[in-house]
Amino acid sequence: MEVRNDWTRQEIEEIYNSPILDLIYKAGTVHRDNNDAQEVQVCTLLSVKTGGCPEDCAYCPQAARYHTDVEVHKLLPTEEVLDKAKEAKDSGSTRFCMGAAWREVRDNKDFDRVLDMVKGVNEMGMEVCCTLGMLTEQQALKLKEAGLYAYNHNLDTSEEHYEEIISTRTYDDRLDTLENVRSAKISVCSGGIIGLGESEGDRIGMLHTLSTLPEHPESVPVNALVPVEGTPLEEQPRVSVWEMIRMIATARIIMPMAMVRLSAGRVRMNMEEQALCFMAGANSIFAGDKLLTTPNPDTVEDKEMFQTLNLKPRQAFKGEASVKFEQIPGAF
Ligand code: SAM
Ligand code: DTB
Ligand code: SF4
Repeated sequence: MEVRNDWTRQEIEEIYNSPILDLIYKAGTVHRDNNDAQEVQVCTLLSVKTGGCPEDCAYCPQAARYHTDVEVHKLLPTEEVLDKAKEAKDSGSTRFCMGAAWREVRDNKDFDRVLDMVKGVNEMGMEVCCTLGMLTEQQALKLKEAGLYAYNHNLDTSEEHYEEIISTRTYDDRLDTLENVRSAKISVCSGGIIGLGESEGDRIGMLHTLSTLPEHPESVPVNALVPVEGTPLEEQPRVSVWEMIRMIATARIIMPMAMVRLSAGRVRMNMEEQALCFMAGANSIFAGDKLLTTPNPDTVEDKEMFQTLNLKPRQAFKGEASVKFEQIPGAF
């Protein structure tokens, strides 16, 4: 299938607003034409530096200015991080994503330690991902040299809605970081959140920006807001599962080769709802009892879901020309 980077807003709007069952069917067809629909990537997140962030992202429990229950923690010891990565690998994850509550990466000892962590996880044969805030091109190159496979930096919402959510950096800052990641030949992971009080037009706008980047992100996380007490968005109403499905299905149709990740919000979805998301083209999840600071479904429940829905975990480095590492038999 031809991968297009010239989608118009109107085309995306038509897809997004098509009757839901048609949309699921169409997205499921695109998914099957381009990917193995039984295969789902299992990723594990770890917050390596938690809380105390200077930014004002209205959804985020880690922003220092909001009073949430998140405990501030300095950068974890490298050994502890590598132990967690090993645990994740043993339980069947093939991608390990380390998150830091930083506005941006600084060239200091903590960054050197993150580079060591990246090296260590890469040597274990997992796809290593980081999400550390804004990056310069030089910093992206250093991460690449250390063995970084992917970098997560979300657009979060549309350009128009962005300033309602974050004032401490701009949409263009976000796009610059994505460009720096791309030019260091690191796999790009970028998506957003629904349930921030945005309009459907904003959701379509975000999908339009992602799908008209010079190259589509290799992975597109779709998060439902996890409203956290103490943040400005604590009272936001829950998004319906149909909205999540519309986002996933539209992302699948316009970015057929991307991994579409059913990310935050799974804890409030039952197996049937998640099955519809997989039907609509989601092919990646975060596993493990915690996302960064908020709960995620039990590993045992997820393993049962994989069995019931006949899903199989995707091997590490499958997007590469050759699969370099063997799959460790996990219980997934
Ligand atoms: N500080 C870095 C940054 O902002 O890029 C990395 C960590 S940040 C927590 C990573 C992403 O998590 C955010 O861009 C946002 O999309 C997502 N996120 C944070 N809090 C969330 C929440 N309450 N619900 C859903 N997604 C959330
Ligand atoms: C993404 O899109 N979702 C993940 C990951 N990328 C870093 C983070 C979700 C965070 C949810 C709130 C929390 O646990 O703190
Ligand atoms: Fe900081 Fe990232 Fe949270 Fe924004 S999303 S407050 S940058 S940790």
